[in-house]
Amino acid sequence: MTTSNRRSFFKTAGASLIGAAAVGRAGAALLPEAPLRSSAETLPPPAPPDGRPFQPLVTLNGWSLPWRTKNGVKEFHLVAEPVLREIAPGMQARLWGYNGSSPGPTIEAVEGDRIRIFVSNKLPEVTSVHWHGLRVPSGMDGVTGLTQPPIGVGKTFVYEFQLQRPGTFMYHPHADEMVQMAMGMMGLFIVHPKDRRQFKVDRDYGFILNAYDIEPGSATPRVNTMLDFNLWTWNSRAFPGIAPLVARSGERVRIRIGNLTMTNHPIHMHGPHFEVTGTDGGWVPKSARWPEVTSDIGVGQMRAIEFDALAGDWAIHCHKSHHTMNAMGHGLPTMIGVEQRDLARKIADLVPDYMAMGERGMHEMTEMEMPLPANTLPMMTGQGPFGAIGMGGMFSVVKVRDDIRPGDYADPGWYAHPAGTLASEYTADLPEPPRAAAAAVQGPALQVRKPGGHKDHSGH
Ligand SMILES: [Cu+2]
Repeated sequence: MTTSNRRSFFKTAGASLIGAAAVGRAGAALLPEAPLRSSAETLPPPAPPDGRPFQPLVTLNGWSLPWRTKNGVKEFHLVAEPVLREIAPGMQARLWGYNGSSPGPTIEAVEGDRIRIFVSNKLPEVTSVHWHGLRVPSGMDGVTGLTQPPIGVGKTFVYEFQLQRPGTFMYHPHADEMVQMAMGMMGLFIVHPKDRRQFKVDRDYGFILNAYDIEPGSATPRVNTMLDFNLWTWNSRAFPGIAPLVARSGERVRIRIGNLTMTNHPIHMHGPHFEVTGTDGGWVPKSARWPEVTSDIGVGQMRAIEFDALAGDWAIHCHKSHHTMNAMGHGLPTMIGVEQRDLARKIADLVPDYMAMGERGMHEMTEMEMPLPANTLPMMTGQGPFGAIGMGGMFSVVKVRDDIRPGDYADPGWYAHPAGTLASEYTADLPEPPRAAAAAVQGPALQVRKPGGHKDHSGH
C-alpha cells in the first residue's frame, strides 16, 4: 500500500468512527493515528507534548513515534509493513519495517508510564513484537507460540504494560525472526528516568547496528543468509549515508548502540575516551565505569557510552575492517604486487570496462570511476576535505565545534584545524631511519592467492 493510500485509510477509519464513537465501545476501540515517515534524515526531536518532561533521543537517520494520551495511558501505533529505505544516496533497499521506515521509529516514554502499543500487521506473513530488555508481564513479551498467538496478516494486537526502569531497550519481531530481522524489522525503545536530573547529558544519540545481504544490483535482502552479510549499517544506513554526530566542545554526549546483527561489532571512537555508562541491565554506577576507546557490542546487546566532547572531526566506526566497506561487486583476489598493466591492456581489448585493481593496495579504488551495477554503492567511498575517505558501512564522524548552539544538530561541515595542528608533507632532509635487519622485499611480492582458492565475501 502506498503512503497516500495508507494516509487515507486512516483518515477514513477515523472519519467513519466519529459516528461510531457515539455508541460507546466502538469509539473506545478507535486506534490512535499511525504516523508515517520514509525519509532517512535525522529529525531533531520535538519536546514531549504531555506527560513527564524528558530529554528526547536523537535517533541517527531516524525519528521517534508520536503518541496520544488517553486516560493517563500513552498510546502508540506501530504498523509492520514493507518499506523502501535509502541505504545511502544511490541505493534503495526493499525492506520490512514499521510506519514507513527501517528501523522503525524510536519509542520513548518515562519510567513509571503506563503505555499501550497497537501493532497492525501489513506484512505478507504473521509477526509479533518482543520488547527486548523491558520488564513486562510474561504475556506481553511477544514470543509467538510461547506467550501469544501470531499477529495474523491484516490483524492488530495490543500490548499494554508499565515501564519499570529507565534504560536503552529495543523492539523486534519474535516470529520468523531470521527473515524479519534480515529484512530490517527493529527499533529502539528508550525509557527516560522519572527524575530528569538522573543520567543527564547534553546530547543523547542512538542507533541500532544492523546488516543486510543484498546482491549488488538488486534491492531485496537475501533472507536465508546466516553469517555472510555484505552491507553493514547503522539504522539501515551505510557510510556515506550515515549522519554525523554533532556536538559543542565540552558538552557531555551519550551514544546508545544496540546490536541486532548476527556478529559482534567493536565500536571505536577517535578523540576523547569514553565510558560505558549503560548496559542491557541498566545504568552502570559511577564507581564501576572505566575509560575505553573501543566497546565491543555483542549480538543482542545494548551499550550506552558517554564522553566530554573535544573540538575536531573524530571518526567513529566498527573496528572490523570489512564492516567499513560496502558490498563487493565481485570477488576480488589479492593482487598486491602483481603487475597487471600489460594484462589489463590485453583484457580491455576483449572486455571494454575491465579495470585492473589492487596491485598497490586498494586505496586507488576509492577514487576510481568503476562501472557498478545499478542500485549499488561503491565499496569504499566518501569525500573528505583532504580527498577520498575510502570507507563504507559502519562509519561516521563525531563533529565537535566550539560554536554549536544547544539543540542544533545540523552538519557543521569540516573542521578548521588550528594552525600547527595538522599533519602535512615533509620535504626537508631526513635522518636515516632505523630498520630491522631482514632485507626489504625487492620488486613484486609473490604472495598471490589464486582467486578460486578461498571463499570470497560476496557469498557466491
Ligand atoms: Cu562490525
